[in-house]
Amino acid sequence: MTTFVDRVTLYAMAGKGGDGCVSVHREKFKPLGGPDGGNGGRGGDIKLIVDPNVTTLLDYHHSPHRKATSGRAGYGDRKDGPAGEDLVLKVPNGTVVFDKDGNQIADLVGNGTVFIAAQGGHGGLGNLALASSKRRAPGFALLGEPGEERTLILELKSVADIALVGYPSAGKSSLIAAISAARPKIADYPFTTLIPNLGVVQAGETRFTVADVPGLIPGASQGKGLGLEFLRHVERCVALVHVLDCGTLETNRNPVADLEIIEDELAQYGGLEDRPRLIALNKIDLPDGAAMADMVGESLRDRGYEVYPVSAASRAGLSDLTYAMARIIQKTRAEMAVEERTRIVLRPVAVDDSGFSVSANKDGSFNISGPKIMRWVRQTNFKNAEAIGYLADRMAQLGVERELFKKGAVAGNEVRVGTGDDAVIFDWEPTIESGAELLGARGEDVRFDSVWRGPEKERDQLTTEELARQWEFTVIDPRTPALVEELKMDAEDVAEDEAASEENV
Ligand SMILES: Nc1nc2c(ncn2[C@@H]2O[C@H](COP(=O)(O)OP(=O)(O)OP(=O)(O)O)[C@@H](O)[C@H]2O)c(=O)[nH]1
Ligand SMILES: [Mg+2]
Repeated sequence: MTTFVDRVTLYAMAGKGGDGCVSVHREKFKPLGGPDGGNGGRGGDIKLIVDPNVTTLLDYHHSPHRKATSGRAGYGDRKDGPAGEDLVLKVPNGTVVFDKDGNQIADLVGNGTVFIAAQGGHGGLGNLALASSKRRAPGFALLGEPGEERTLILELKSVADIALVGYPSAGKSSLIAAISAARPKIADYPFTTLIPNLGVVQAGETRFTVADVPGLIPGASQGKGLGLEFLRHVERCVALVHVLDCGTLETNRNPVADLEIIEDELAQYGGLEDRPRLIALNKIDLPDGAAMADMVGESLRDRGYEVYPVSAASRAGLSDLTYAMARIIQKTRAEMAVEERTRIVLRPVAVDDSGFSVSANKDGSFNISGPKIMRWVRQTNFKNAEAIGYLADRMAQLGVERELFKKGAVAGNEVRVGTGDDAVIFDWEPTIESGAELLGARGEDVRFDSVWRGPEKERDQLTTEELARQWEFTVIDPRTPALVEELKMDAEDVAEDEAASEENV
Protein backbone atom coordinates (compact mmCIF):
# COMPACT_ATOMS: atom_id res chain seq x y z
CA MET A 1 0.00 0.00 0.00
CA THR A 2 1.25 3.45 -0.73
CA THR A 3 1.40 5.79 2.17
CA PHE A 4 0.39 9.36 1.74
CA VAL A 5 2.02 11.72 4.13
CA ASP A 6 0.86 15.27 4.07
CA ARG A 7 2.14 16.57 7.38
CA VAL A 8 5.65 16.11 8.70
CA THR A 9 8.04 17.67 11.17
CA LEU A 10 11.40 18.64 9.74
CA TYR A 11 14.42 19.25 11.94
CA ALA A 12 16.66 21.45 9.85
CA MET A 13 20.18 22.11 11.02
CA ALA A 14 22.22 24.45 8.87
CA GLY A 15 25.98 24.19 8.67
CA LYS A 16 28.28 25.85 11.15
CA GLY A 17 30.56 28.62 10.00
CA GLY A 18 34.28 27.81 9.99
CA ASP A 19 36.55 29.50 12.52
CA GLY A 20 38.79 32.34 11.51
CA CYS A 21 42.49 31.60 11.41
CA VAL A 22 45.28 33.19 13.44
CA SER A 23 48.45 33.15 11.43
CA VAL A 24 51.52 35.30 11.02
CA HIS A 25 53.15 35.80 7.69
CA ARG A 26 56.72 34.54 7.56
CA GLU A 27 59.44 35.03 5.03
CA LYS A 28 63.15 34.54 5.18
CA PHE A 29 64.71 37.37 7.28
CA LYS A 30 61.22 38.64 8.00
CA PRO A 31 59.74 36.21 10.47
CA LEU A 32 56.87 38.44 11.63
CA GLY A 33 55.43 39.83 8.43
CA GLY A 34 52.02 40.72 9.79
CA PRO A 35 48.78 38.80 10.27
CA ASP A 36 47.65 36.65 7.37
CA GLY A 37 44.95 34.35 8.84
CA GLY A 38 41.98 33.90 6.48
CA ASN A 39 38.29 33.87 7.37
CA GLY A 40 36.27 30.74 8.07
CA GLY A 41 33.85 29.58 5.35
CA ARG A 42 30.13 30.07 5.69
CA GLY A 43 28.02 27.10 6.79
CA GLY A 44 25.61 25.61 4.23
CA ASP A 45 21.94 26.65 4.23
CA ILE A 46 19.01 24.27 4.16
CA LYS A 47 16.67 25.22 1.35
CA LEU A 48 13.29 23.90 0.36
CA ILE A 49 12.50 23.98 -3.32
CA VAL A 50 9.21 23.14 -5.04
CA ASP A 51 9.78 20.30 -7.49
CA PRO A 52 7.04 19.14 -9.86
CA ASN A 53 8.22 15.54 -9.61
CA VAL A 54 7.68 15.35 -5.89
CA THR A 55 4.15 14.67 -4.75
CA THR A 56 4.40 13.72 -1.11
CA LEU A 57 6.34 14.64 1.99
CA LEU A 58 7.04 10.97 2.64
CA ASP A 59 10.84 11.36 2.50
CA TYR A 60 10.77 13.69 5.47
CA HIS A 61 8.51 11.37 7.37
CA HIS A 62 11.18 8.68 7.11
CA SER A 63 14.17 10.93 7.73
CA PRO A 64 13.13 14.16 9.40
CA HIS A 65 16.61 15.24 10.54
CA ARG A 66 18.48 17.12 7.85
CA LYS A 67 21.85 18.74 8.18
CA ALA A 68 23.87 20.94 5.85
CA THR A 69 27.65 20.80 5.81
CA SER A 70 29.77 23.18 7.82
CA GLY A 71 32.18 25.77 6.53
CA ARG A 72 35.88 25.01 7.00
CA ALA A 73 38.29 27.02 9.10
CA GLY A 74 40.37 29.70 7.42
CA TYR A 75 44.01 29.04 6.56
CA GLY A 76 47.21 30.99 6.88
CA ASP A 77 48.62 32.88 3.93
CA ARG A 78 45.40 34.88 3.50
CA LYS A 79 43.36 31.87 2.42
CA ASP A 80 39.70 31.72 3.44
CA GLY A 81 38.15 28.39 4.39
CA PRO A 82 35.74 26.89 1.84
CA ALA A 83 32.03 27.40 2.48
CA GLY A 84 29.77 24.50 3.46
CA GLU A 85 27.45 23.08 0.84
CA ASP A 86 23.77 24.04 0.84
CA LEU A 87 21.35 21.19 1.33
CA VAL A 88 18.47 21.50 -1.12
CA LEU A 89 15.34 19.59 -0.18
CA LYS A 90 12.63 18.99 -2.75
CA VAL A 91 9.04 19.47 -1.69
CA PRO A 92 5.71 19.18 -3.53
CA ASN A 93 3.92 22.18 -4.94
CA GLY A 94 1.60 23.55 -2.28
CA THR A 95 3.77 22.84 0.75
CA VAL A 96 2.99 25.15 3.63
CA VAL A 97 5.68 25.77 6.22
CA PHE A 98 4.88 26.41 9.89
CA ASP A 99 7.21 27.08 12.77
CA LYS A 100 7.03 24.82 15.79
CA ASP A 101 4.41 27.05 17.43
CA GLY A 102 2.12 26.60 14.47
CA ASN A 103 2.61 30.03 12.86
CA GLN A 104 2.62 29.87 9.10
CA ILE A 105 5.88 31.22 7.74
CA ALA A 106 5.78 30.26 4.08
CA ASP A 107 3.45 28.95 1.44
CA LEU A 108 5.39 27.36 -1.39
CA VAL A 109 3.38 27.54 -4.56
CA GLY A 110 4.87 27.39 -8.05
CA ASN A 111 7.64 25.19 -9.32
CA GLY A 112 11.07 26.44 -8.38
CA THR A 113 9.90 28.45 -5.39
CA VAL A 114 12.66 28.44 -2.82
CA PHE A 115 12.52 28.87 0.92
CA ILE A 116 15.52 29.07 3.20
CA ALA A 117 14.56 26.78 6.04
CA ALA A 118 17.71 27.31 8.08
CA GLN A 119 20.54 29.69 7.47
CA GLY A 120 24.16 28.60 7.66
CA GLY A 121 26.37 30.25 10.29
CA HIS A 122 28.77 32.98 9.27
CA GLY A 123 32.42 32.11 9.23
CA GLY A 124 34.63 33.80 11.82
CA LEU A 125 37.02 36.55 10.77
CA GLY A 126 40.66 35.61 10.61
CA ASN A 127 43.29 37.80 12.22
CA LEU A 128 44.03 39.41 8.87
CA ALA A 129 40.51 40.83 8.64
CA LEU A 130 40.59 41.85 12.29
CA ALA A 131 43.71 43.94 11.83
CA SER A 132 43.12 47.67 11.81
CA SER A 133 45.17 50.78 12.22
CA LYS A 134 44.65 50.46 15.97
CA ARG A 135 45.16 46.74 16.17
CA ARG A 136 48.01 45.91 13.86
CA ALA A 137 48.75 42.34 14.84
CA PRO A 138 45.72 40.62 16.37
CA GLY A 139 46.69 37.38 18.07
CA PHE A 140 43.14 36.06 17.87
CA ALA A 141 40.45 35.22 15.38
CA LEU A 142 36.68 34.99 15.65
CA LEU A 143 34.94 31.66 15.91
CA GLY A 144 32.46 30.54 13.26
CA GLU A 145 28.79 30.95 14.15
CA PRO A 146 26.63 27.88 14.65
CA GLY A 147 24.14 27.24 11.85
CA GLU A 148 20.50 28.01 12.45
CA GLU A 149 18.54 25.10 13.91
CA ARG A 150 14.84 25.07 13.23
CA THR A 151 11.97 22.74 13.80
CA LEU A 152 9.50 23.21 10.99
CA ILE A 153 6.17 21.63 10.24
CA LEU A 154 5.53 20.99 6.58
CA GLU A 155 2.00 20.51 5.46
CA LEU A 156 0.82 19.73 1.97
CA LYS A 157 -2.24 21.56 0.74
CA SER A 158 -2.91 20.47 -2.79
CA VAL A 159 -3.11 23.21 -5.32
CA ALA A 160 -6.23 22.57 -7.35
CA ASP A 161 -8.80 24.94 -8.79
CA ILE A 162 -11.82 22.81 -8.03
CA ALA A 163 -12.47 20.25 -5.34
CA LEU A 164 -14.97 17.43 -5.56
CA VAL A 165 -16.60 16.63 -2.24
CA GLY A 166 -19.20 14.06 -1.33
CA TYR A 167 -20.06 10.79 0.39
CA PRO A 168 -17.85 7.75 -0.12
CA SER A 169 -18.74 5.96 -3.37
CA ALA A 170 -20.63 8.96 -4.76
CA GLY A 171 -18.38 8.70 -7.78
CA LYS A 172 -15.85 11.49 -7.21
CA SER A 173 -12.88 9.49 -8.43
CA SER A 174 -14.93 8.16 -11.36
CA LEU A 175 -15.70 11.76 -12.32
CA ILE A 176 -12.05 12.80 -12.21
CA ALA A 177 -11.19 9.79 -14.35
CA ALA A 178 -13.94 10.71 -16.84
CA ILE A 179 -13.00 14.36 -17.27
CA SER A 180 -9.20 14.23 -17.03
CA ALA A 181 -6.30 11.94 -17.77
CA ALA A 182 -5.97 11.02 -14.08
CA ARG A 183 -6.51 7.34 -13.29
CA PRO A 184 -7.40 7.13 -9.62
CA LYS A 185 -8.51 3.94 -7.98
CA ILE A 186 -12.26 3.35 -8.29
CA ALA A 187 -14.21 0.72 -6.40
CA ASP A 188 -17.61 0.11 -4.94
CA TYR A 189 -16.52 0.10 -1.32
CA PRO A 190 -16.36 3.26 0.80
CA PHE A 191 -13.06 5.08 1.33
CA THR A 192 -11.43 3.84 -1.82
CA THR A 193 -9.70 7.17 -2.05
CA LEU A 194 -7.26 7.66 0.80
CA ILE A 195 -5.22 10.41 -0.76
CA PRO A 196 -6.45 13.31 -2.86
CA ASN A 197 -6.27 12.74 -6.62
CA LEU A 198 -5.47 15.54 -8.99
CA GLY A 199 -6.53 15.81 -12.61
CA VAL A 200 -6.12 18.46 -15.29
CA VAL A 201 -9.28 19.35 -17.17
CA GLN A 202 -9.58 21.19 -20.45
CA ALA A 203 -12.93 22.81 -21.21
CA GLY A 204 -12.79 24.99 -24.33
CA GLU A 205 -9.97 27.46 -23.81
CA THR A 206 -9.79 26.96 -20.09
CA ARG A 207 -7.47 24.56 -18.40
CA PHE A 208 -7.81 23.90 -14.71
CA THR A 209 -7.11 21.29 -12.07
CA VAL A 210 -9.63 19.25 -10.18
CA ALA A 211 -8.98 17.31 -6.98
CA ASP A 212 -11.15 14.80 -5.22
CA VAL A 213 -10.86 14.34 -1.51
CA PRO A 214 -11.56 11.21 0.48
CA GLY A 215 -15.28 10.74 1.17
CA LEU A 216 -17.01 12.54 4.01
CA ILE A 217 -19.65 11.00 6.25
CA PRO A 218 -21.87 12.37 9.01
CA GLY A 219 -19.71 13.06 12.06
CA ALA A 220 -16.54 13.55 10.01
CA SER A 221 -15.91 16.66 12.09
CA GLN A 222 -15.75 14.38 15.15
CA GLY A 223 -13.26 12.19 13.37
CA LYS A 224 -15.67 9.64 11.89
CA GLY A 225 -14.51 7.95 8.72
CA LEU A 226 -11.34 9.65 7.59
CA GLY A 227 -12.42 12.80 9.39
CA LEU A 228 -12.01 16.32 8.08
CA GLU A 229 -8.25 16.01 7.96
CA PHE A 230 -8.19 16.04 4.18
CA LEU A 231 -10.27 19.15 3.80
CA ARG A 232 -7.07 21.15 4.03
CA HIS A 233 -6.57 20.14 0.44
CA VAL A 234 -9.79 21.93 -0.40
CA GLU A 235 -8.71 25.18 1.21
CA ARG A 236 -6.94 26.53 -1.82
CA CYS A 237 -9.69 25.66 -4.27
CA VAL A 238 -11.65 28.34 -6.01
CA ALA A 239 -14.89 26.34 -6.08
CA LEU A 240 -16.45 23.17 -4.71
CA VAL A 241 -18.45 20.62 -6.62
CA HIS A 242 -20.83 18.50 -4.57
CA VAL A 243 -20.95 15.04 -6.09
CA LEU A 244 -24.29 13.58 -5.04
CA ASP A 245 -25.10 9.91 -5.53
CA CYS A 246 -28.51 9.46 -7.20
CA GLY A 247 -28.16 5.70 -7.29
CA THR A 248 -27.57 4.90 -3.64
CA LEU A 249 -29.48 1.96 -2.26
CA GLU A 250 -29.22 3.10 1.33
CA THR A 251 -32.74 3.89 2.51
CA ASN A 252 -31.89 6.82 4.77
CA ARG A 253 -30.03 8.67 2.04
CA ASN A 254 -31.02 10.88 -0.88
CA PRO A 255 -29.15 13.67 -2.70
CA VAL A 256 -30.77 16.48 -0.70
CA ALA A 257 -30.09 14.89 2.68
CA ASP A 258 -26.51 14.08 1.59
CA LEU A 259 -25.94 17.66 0.53
CA GLU A 260 -27.12 18.98 3.89
CA ILE A 261 -24.87 16.63 5.79
CA ILE A 262 -21.81 17.46 3.75
CA GLU A 263 -22.51 21.18 4.08
CA ASP A 264 -22.79 20.70 7.85
CA GLU A 265 -19.40 19.04 7.97
CA LEU A 266 -17.87 21.75 5.78
CA ALA A 267 -19.28 24.35 8.15
CA GLN A 268 -17.67 22.51 11.08
CA TYR A 269 -14.34 22.69 9.29
CA GLY A 270 -14.92 26.37 8.53
CA GLY A 271 -13.39 28.84 6.14
CA LEU A 272 -15.01 27.47 3.00
CA GLU A 273 -18.24 29.49 3.12
CA ASP A 274 -17.20 31.90 0.40
CA ARG A 275 -16.41 29.27 -2.23
CA PRO A 276 -18.98 29.01 -5.01
CA ARG A 277 -20.60 25.58 -5.28
CA LEU A 278 -21.88 23.50 -8.14
CA ILE A 279 -23.90 20.33 -7.84
CA ALA A 280 -23.29 17.20 -9.91
CA LEU A 281 -26.10 14.67 -9.62
CA ASN A 282 -24.19 11.52 -10.51
CA LYS A 283 -25.15 8.08 -11.83
CA ILE A 284 -28.05 9.14 -14.08
CA ASP A 285 -27.20 6.17 -16.33
CA LEU A 286 -29.03 4.03 -13.78
CA PRO A 287 -32.83 4.12 -14.28
CA ASP A 288 -33.41 4.91 -10.62
CA GLY A 289 -30.66 7.46 -10.78
CA ALA A 290 -32.24 9.42 -13.60
CA ALA A 291 -35.59 9.44 -11.80
CA MET A 292 -33.98 10.62 -8.60
CA ALA A 293 -32.10 13.38 -10.42
CA ASP A 294 -35.35 14.61 -11.98
CA MET A 295 -37.06 14.55 -8.64
CA VAL A 296 -34.52 16.56 -6.64
CA GLY A 297 -33.09 18.77 -9.41
CA GLU A 298 -35.79 21.39 -9.15
CA SER A 299 -35.70 21.79 -5.38
CA LEU A 300 -31.92 22.14 -5.44
CA ARG A 301 -32.15 24.82 -8.13
CA ASP A 302 -34.73 26.58 -5.96
CA ARG A 303 -32.12 26.73 -3.23
CA GLY A 304 -29.90 28.65 -5.62
CA TYR A 305 -27.55 25.93 -6.79
CA GLU A 306 -26.46 25.34 -10.37
CA VAL A 307 -27.31 21.68 -10.87
CA TYR A 308 -25.81 19.28 -13.44
CA PRO A 309 -27.17 15.75 -13.86
CA VAL A 310 -24.24 13.61 -15.03
CA SER A 311 -23.00 10.09 -15.36
CA ALA A 312 -19.35 9.31 -14.90
CA ALA A 313 -20.09 5.90 -16.40
CA SER A 314 -21.88 6.95 -19.62
CA ARG A 315 -20.26 10.42 -19.72
CA ALA A 316 -23.69 12.04 -20.06
CA GLY A 317 -23.75 15.70 -19.01
CA LEU A 318 -19.99 15.89 -18.40
CA SER A 319 -19.24 18.65 -20.87
CA ASP A 320 -21.96 20.89 -19.38
CA LEU A 321 -20.44 20.30 -15.97
CA THR A 322 -16.86 21.01 -17.04
CA TYR A 323 -17.90 24.18 -18.89
CA ALA A 324 -19.70 25.36 -15.78
CA MET A 325 -16.51 24.73 -13.80
CA ALA A 326 -14.50 26.62 -16.42
CA ARG A 327 -16.82 29.65 -16.17
CA ILE A 328 -16.22 29.94 -12.43
CA ILE A 329 -12.49 29.54 -12.90
CA GLN A 330 -12.38 32.19 -15.62
CA LYS A 331 -14.34 34.61 -13.52
CA THR A 332 -12.08 34.25 -10.50
CA ARG A 333 -8.94 34.33 -12.58
CA ALA A 334 -10.09 37.58 -14.15
CA GLU A 335 -10.83 39.00 -10.71
CA MET A 336 -7.47 37.98 -9.34
CA ALA A 337 -5.85 39.64 -12.36
CA VAL A 338 -2.17 39.00 -12.61
CA GLU A 339 -1.12 36.70 -9.88
CA GLU A 340 2.61 36.29 -9.56
CA ARG A 341 2.99 32.95 -7.93
CA THR A 342 6.10 31.30 -9.18
CA ARG A 343 9.75 31.62 -8.26
CA ILE A 344 9.44 33.70 -5.18
CA VAL A 345 12.39 33.28 -2.93
CA LEU A 346 11.30 33.40 0.63
CA ARG A 347 13.67 33.97 3.45
CA PRO A 348 13.05 33.70 7.14
CA VAL A 349 11.79 37.01 8.47
CA ALA A 350 14.70 39.32 9.18
CA VAL A 351 14.88 40.32 12.80
CA ASP A 352 16.18 43.64 13.96
CA ASP A 353 19.26 42.63 15.87
CA SER A 354 20.68 46.04 16.62
CA GLY A 355 19.19 46.50 20.07
CA PHE A 356 20.26 45.25 23.45
CA SER A 357 18.93 45.60 26.95
CA VAL A 358 20.49 45.71 30.37
CA SER A 359 18.54 44.77 33.45
CA ALA A 360 19.52 44.85 37.10
CA ASN A 361 18.79 41.77 39.21
CA LYS A 362 17.91 41.82 42.89
CA ASP A 363 21.13 40.03 43.86
CA GLY A 364 23.23 42.89 42.49
CA SER A 365 24.07 41.18 39.23
CA PHE A 366 23.15 42.44 35.78
CA ASN A 367 21.79 40.80 32.66
CA ILE A 368 22.60 41.85 29.14
CA SER A 369 20.58 40.49 26.29
CA GLY A 370 20.23 41.17 22.61
CA PRO A 371 20.78 39.10 19.48
CA LYS A 372 23.81 41.01 18.29
CA ILE A 373 25.59 40.69 21.61
CA MET A 374 24.76 36.99 21.74
CA ARG A 375 26.36 36.58 18.33
CA TRP A 376 29.47 38.36 19.49
CA VAL A 377 29.69 36.08 22.50
CA ARG A 378 29.43 33.01 20.27
CA GLN A 379 32.23 34.38 18.13
CA THR A 380 34.53 34.75 21.06
CA ASN A 381 37.24 32.27 21.89
CA PHE A 382 37.24 32.59 25.67
CA LYS A 383 40.64 30.94 25.96
CA ASN A 384 42.21 33.93 24.30
CA ALA A 385 42.55 37.09 26.39
CA GLU A 386 42.85 39.27 23.32
CA ALA A 387 39.62 37.86 21.92
CA ILE A 388 37.88 38.63 25.20
CA GLY A 389 39.29 42.16 25.10
CA TYR A 390 37.94 42.55 21.61
CA LEU A 391 34.49 41.45 22.77
CA ALA A 392 34.65 44.01 25.58
CA ASP A 393 35.59 46.72 23.06
CA ARG A 394 32.70 45.84 20.82
CA MET A 395 30.24 45.88 23.68
CA ALA A 396 31.56 49.20 24.96
CA GLN A 397 31.25 50.67 21.53
CA LEU A 398 27.63 49.59 21.29
CA GLY A 399 26.96 51.48 24.51
CA VAL A 400 26.68 48.54 26.88
CA GLU A 401 29.05 50.05 29.44
CA ARG A 402 27.16 53.29 29.51
CA GLU A 403 23.93 51.42 30.01
CA LEU A 404 25.46 49.39 32.85
CA PHE A 405 26.54 52.60 34.56
CA LYS A 406 23.08 54.05 34.13
CA LYS A 407 21.58 50.98 35.73
CA GLY A 408 23.97 51.38 38.66
CA ALA A 409 26.65 48.79 38.01
CA VAL A 410 30.03 49.19 39.67
CA ALA A 411 33.31 47.42 39.16
CA GLY A 412 33.23 43.81 40.28
CA ASN A 413 29.51 43.31 39.71
CA GLU A 414 28.54 40.08 38.07
CA VAL A 415 27.31 40.59 34.51
CA ARG A 416 25.55 37.82 32.63
CA VAL A 417 25.20 37.79 28.90
CA GLY A 418 22.36 35.63 27.62
CA THR A 419 20.21 33.24 29.60
CA GLY A 420 20.17 29.64 30.74
CA ASP A 421 22.94 27.26 29.79
CA ASP A 422 24.31 29.56 27.14
CA ALA A 423 24.87 32.42 29.56
CA VAL A 424 28.37 33.79 29.86
CA ILE A 425 29.29 35.36 33.19
CA PHE A 426 31.78 38.19 33.68
CA ASP A 427 33.02 40.19 36.58
CA TRP A 428 32.63 43.62 35.25
CA GLU A 429 35.71 45.79 34.90
CA PRO A 430 34.65 49.14 33.54
CA THR A 431 37.13 50.52 31.06
CA ILE A 432 36.37 54.05 32.18
CA GLU A 433 37.21 54.27 35.83
CA SER A 434 36.60 57.98 36.17
CA GLY A 435 32.99 57.57 35.15
CA ALA A 436 32.42 54.98 37.79
CA GLU A 437 34.02 57.12 40.45
CA LEU A 438 32.11 60.19 39.47
CA LEU A 439 28.82 58.46 39.31
CA GLY A 440 29.26 56.50 42.48
CA ALA A 441 27.00 53.56 42.84
CA ARG A 442 23.89 54.70 41.02
CA GLY A 443 21.70 57.60 39.97
CA GLU A 444 21.63 60.15 37.22
CA ASP A 445 24.45 62.55 37.73
CA VAL A 446 23.96 65.93 36.04
CA ARG A 447 27.49 65.63 34.72
CA PHE A 448 26.59 62.29 33.27
CA ASP A 449 26.56 63.27 29.63
CA SER A 450 29.67 65.35 29.62
CA VAL A 451 31.55 62.70 31.55
CA TRP A 452 30.50 60.03 29.14
CA ARG A 453 31.05 61.73 25.90
CA GLY A 454 34.57 62.80 26.72
CA PRO A 455 36.54 59.67 27.29
CA GLU A 456 34.64 57.50 24.89
CA LYS A 457 35.71 59.41 21.83
CA GLU A 458 39.33 58.90 22.61
CA ARG A 459 38.98 55.19 23.10
CA ASP A 460 40.30 52.67 20.72
CA GLN A 461 37.39 52.78 18.35
CA LEU A 462 37.02 50.98 15.11
CA THR A 463 36.01 52.96 12.06
CA THR A 464 32.45 52.47 10.86
CA GLU A 465 33.76 50.49 7.96
CA GLU A 466 35.76 48.15 10.16
CA LEU A 467 32.80 47.71 12.38
CA ALA A 468 30.44 46.92 9.53
CA ARG A 469 32.86 44.34 8.24
CA GLN A 470 32.96 42.64 11.59
CA TRP A 471 29.22 42.52 11.93
CA GLU A 472 29.06 40.79 8.62
CA PHE A 473 30.85 37.84 10.01
CA THR A 474 30.21 36.13 13.01
CA VAL A 475 30.82 31.79 15.39
CA ILE A 476 31.08 28.47 17.89
CA ASP A 477 30.00 27.27 21.16
CA PRO A 478 32.00 29.37 23.62
CA ARG A 479 32.67 26.27 25.70
CA THR A 480 34.52 24.48 22.95
CA PRO A 481 36.76 27.05 21.44
CA ALA A 482 39.01 25.67 18.77
CA LEU A 483 42.25 27.06 17.62
CA VAL A 484 43.19 25.62 14.27
CA GLU A 485 45.93 23.02 14.57
CA GLU A 486 48.01 24.69 11.96
CA LEU A 487 47.89 27.94 13.85
CA LYS A 488 49.18 26.58 17.08
CA MET A 489 52.08 25.27 15.10
CA ASP A 490 52.54 28.63 13.54
CA ALA A 491 52.72 30.27 16.93
CA GLU A 492 55.30 27.74 18.12
CA ASP A 493 57.32 28.07 14.97
CA VAL A 494 57.41 31.80 15.42
CA ALA A 495 58.64 31.39 18.98
CA GLU A 496 61.36 29.02 17.75
CA ASP A 497 62.35 31.41 15.03
CA GLU A 498 62.62 34.16 17.55
CA ALA A 499 64.70 32.02 19.87
CA ALA A 500 66.93 31.05 16.98
CA SER A 501 67.50 34.63 15.90
CA GLU A 502 68.36 35.62 19.46
CA GLU A 503 70.95 32.87 19.63
CA ASN A 504 72.51 34.15 16.47
CA VAL A 505 72.94 37.64 17.86
N1 LIG B 1 -23.59 3.27 -12.60
C1 LIG B 1 -22.69 4.16 -12.23
N2 LIG B 1 -21.80 3.83 -11.32
C2 LIG B 1 -20.88 4.77 -10.98
C3 LIG B 1 -20.86 6.05 -11.55
N3 LIG B 1 -19.86 6.75 -11.00
C4 LIG B 1 -19.26 5.92 -10.13
N4 LIG B 1 -19.87 4.74 -10.10
C5 LIG B 1 -19.52 3.57 -9.26
O1 LIG B 1 -19.59 3.95 -7.91
C6 LIG B 1 -18.59 3.28 -7.16
C7 LIG B 1 -17.76 4.27 -6.40
O2 LIG B 1 -17.07 5.12 -7.28
P1 LIG B 1 -15.82 5.94 -6.89
O3 LIG B 1 -15.49 6.83 -8.03
O4 LIG B 1 -14.75 5.06 -6.36
O5 LIG B 1 -16.44 6.79 -5.72
P2 LIG B 1 -15.74 7.85 -4.78
O6 LIG B 1 -16.69 8.96 -4.54
O7 LIG B 1 -14.41 8.23 -5.31
O8 LIG B 1 -15.61 7.02 -3.43
P3 LIG B 1 -14.54 7.13 -2.25
O9 LIG B 1 -13.19 7.25 -2.87
O10 LIG B 1 -14.69 5.89 -1.50
O11 LIG B 1 -14.92 8.33 -1.46
C8 LIG B 1 -17.76 2.49 -8.15
O12 LIG B 1 -18.18 1.16 -8.14
C9 LIG B 1 -18.09 3.14 -9.49
O13 LIG B 1 -18.00 2.24 -10.56
C10 LIG B 1 -21.86 6.36 -12.54
O14 LIG B 1 -21.94 7.43 -13.11
N5 LIG B 1 -22.74 5.37 -12.83
MG1 LIG C 1 -12.61 7.93 -4.63
